[in-house]
Amino acid sequence: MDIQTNTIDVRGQQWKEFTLINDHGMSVSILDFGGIITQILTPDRNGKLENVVIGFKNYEDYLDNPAYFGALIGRVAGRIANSQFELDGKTFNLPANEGENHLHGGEPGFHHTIWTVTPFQNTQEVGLTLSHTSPDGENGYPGNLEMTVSYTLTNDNALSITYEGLADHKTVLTATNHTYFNLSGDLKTDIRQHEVTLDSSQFVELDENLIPTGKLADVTDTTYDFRQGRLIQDGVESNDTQNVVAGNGYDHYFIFDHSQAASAIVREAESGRQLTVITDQPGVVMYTSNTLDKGLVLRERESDKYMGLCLETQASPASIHHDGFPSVWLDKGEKYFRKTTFKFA
Ligand code: FUC
Repeated sequence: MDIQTNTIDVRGQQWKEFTLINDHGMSVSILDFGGIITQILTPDRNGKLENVVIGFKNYEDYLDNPAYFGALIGRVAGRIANSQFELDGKTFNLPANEGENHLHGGEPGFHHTIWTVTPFQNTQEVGLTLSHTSPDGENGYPGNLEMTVSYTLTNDNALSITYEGLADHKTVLTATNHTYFNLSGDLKTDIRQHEVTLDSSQFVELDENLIPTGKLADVTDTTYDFRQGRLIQDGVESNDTQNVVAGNGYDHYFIFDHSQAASAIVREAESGRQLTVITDQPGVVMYTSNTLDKGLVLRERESDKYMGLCLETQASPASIHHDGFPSVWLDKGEKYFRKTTFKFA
C-alpha cells in the first residue's frame, strides 16, 4: 500500500494529485481540485495494467471540464427542472446552466472546488478524506453544508467512495462521482461492446430536454432491460424514442431493485476486465457519452461519442417536483451517508 503525491501548477493555481496504490499495483489518481479521478490502472486478463477511465492529457483542461470527467458532483447531481424548488413556502432559485434548467450543482459545484485532502493508510487499505463546506446560499441552495467524501482502495482491487453531509437548514443533496469508465484499457475501443447488467426493473422517462416526465417506465421487453446483461450497442442502434431523446444511447436514471448483491456489473470481453458496482444508493444514472464532444485531448487519444460509461449512483432530483422518486431532501441536522464500491476483476 502506498500513496504518492504530486504538485501540479495550473494557471497560477497549485493542485495536488494523490495516487493510491495497492499491493497488486492497481492505482487510482485523484486531484484535490474537484476530487477528480484522473486515472485508474487495473490489470487485464493477462495482468497488464492499463487505464480504465477517461482523463485529460493536459491538466488545465480540468479547469473547465464541461463533461465533468472523473469529478465529484453536487450539491445535486442531475437536472433540477426550471432551476427552482419550493421549501416551507419559499421559492429557491438556482442558476440555470443548461437552458432553463440547473445541471450538476451549478458553478462553482463540487467539481470546481478545491477540497481539503487528508491521506490515510494501513496494511489493508489506502485512501483520502476530502472535506469542504458549501456556504448557505451558494448557487441558491439553502443551508451551510459540511461535506466529507472518502476514496478508499483495498487489496481486492476495490475503490469505495463514501459521501457524508450535514446541513444546518433543510436542503437538497445527492452527490455522486462522474467517472467515465472504459474497460478496454487505455481507451483502445469505445464502450459500445461493453456488456452491462443492472439490478433494475424501472427507469425514469425523459422529455426532449432530458427532464423527467414524472413517469416511471417498466424495462420489460425494452432496450432498458439490463437484468440479464445487454450490450450498450443495443441502445445506440435502437429507434426507441427514449434512446433517441438521449442522443442515441442511454442518459437515464434506473431505480435499483436491490434484489442482488451487485447493483451493476460491466464486462469487456476483449480485455477480460469486469467492474462490479455495489451501492446503498437507490438508483443510477447510466450515461453512455452520447453527447460527448469530439476532439478533446485525452490522455491516450482524442475524445469521441461513446468513449466512456458513467454510472452515477444517486437519488433522483425529479423527487423535488414529483412523488414516488428516490428523495434528495435532507433535513436540518440529518446525517447523509452513502457508499458506492467499484470493484475491478
Ligand atoms: C450526465 C448526463 C448529462 C450530461 C453530463 C455531462 O450526467 O446526464 O446529459 O451530458 O453528464
